[in-house]
Amino acid sequence: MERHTTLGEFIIENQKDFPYAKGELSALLSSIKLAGKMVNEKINKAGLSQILGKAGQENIQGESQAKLDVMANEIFVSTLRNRGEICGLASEELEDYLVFEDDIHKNAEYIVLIDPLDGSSNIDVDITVGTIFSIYRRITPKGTKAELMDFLQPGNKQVAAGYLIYGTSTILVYTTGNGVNGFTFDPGIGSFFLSHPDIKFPPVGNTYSVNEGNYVHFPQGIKKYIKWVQELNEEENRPFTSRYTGSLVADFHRNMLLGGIYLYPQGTTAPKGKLRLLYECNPMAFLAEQAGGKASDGFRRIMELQPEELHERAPFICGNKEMVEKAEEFMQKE
Ligand code: AHM
Ligand code: MG
Repeated sequence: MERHTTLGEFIIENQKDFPYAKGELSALLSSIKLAGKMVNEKINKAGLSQILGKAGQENIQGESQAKLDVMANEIFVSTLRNRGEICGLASEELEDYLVFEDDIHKNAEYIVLIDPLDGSSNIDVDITVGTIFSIYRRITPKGTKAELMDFLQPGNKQVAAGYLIYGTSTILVYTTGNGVNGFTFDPGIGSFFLSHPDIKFPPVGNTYSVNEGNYVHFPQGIKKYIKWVQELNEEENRPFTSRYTGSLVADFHRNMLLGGIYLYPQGTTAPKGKLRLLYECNPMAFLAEQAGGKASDGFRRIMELQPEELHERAPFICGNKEMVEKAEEFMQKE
């Protein structure tokens, strides 16, 4: 009989990959799973329960928050806080990081960075959205207050990262640095089951995802790259297909499964692009690399960028390795 591994079983089975594992990371991943189920439940009912629309406030980036943004943030914060596995949390929706200091957090070793609901412009129109998370071990000693330096670590220090994609199915995809695995939620049973083991980008991709409406603002290298992907070259499968949803999680997920490249470059109006290094670029970069892909700002490996502030942005080019390298070539020529 076919064996259906649940996410819970998989997390426990793979705990042994960590020589230092004391079960805390596993417990933390289980808490993210639990919060993900709660957010999923809200999203599925959003149209019925008057939680679509704007919350009437702005987040730290000056973007208006949707009610579900606020709700997803509250669910993740309270679930992760109540279970005691982390000593701090930073969220795209909160101005400052949170420090947890109750007795249950005394020995907590980890901090979490989260984009509770990514692609929120798509919520009200029933298009896929996601949650992105990134986990680091704290730098400051256990038992002390978490500090900014615990949050401003480069992506290559991530212990785990992943996302939930609330699409035609809800899937949780994560890595702990030992490959990427995806688990599809069965709402009838209430469990996630391993459906996408050891995900790798296919060797060749021919999809590109970029907001071409910003074309005039892009750097010369990106403009030339976009023209190149649109040129006819049968041997190289060009022109590529364009697919862009406005939800990073959806575009990344499709590109990872089918092959493709996602670009959110810097523009004249946004000198470092739009995406946030800590909540969006780093976790996706970790997943991409673990799936055999690559993530770059056009010149440097995303995961080597030293963050200077919590809500810092970075230009982001991510996908099949060869595709990203081609885009870098165009950037570096200019
Ligand atoms: P958000 O976190 O406020 O939802 O913004 C991030 C989103 C990404 O998911 C998406 O790829 C991008 O912003 C779309 O931006 P644009 O509408 O400028 O193309
Ligand atoms: Mg986002």
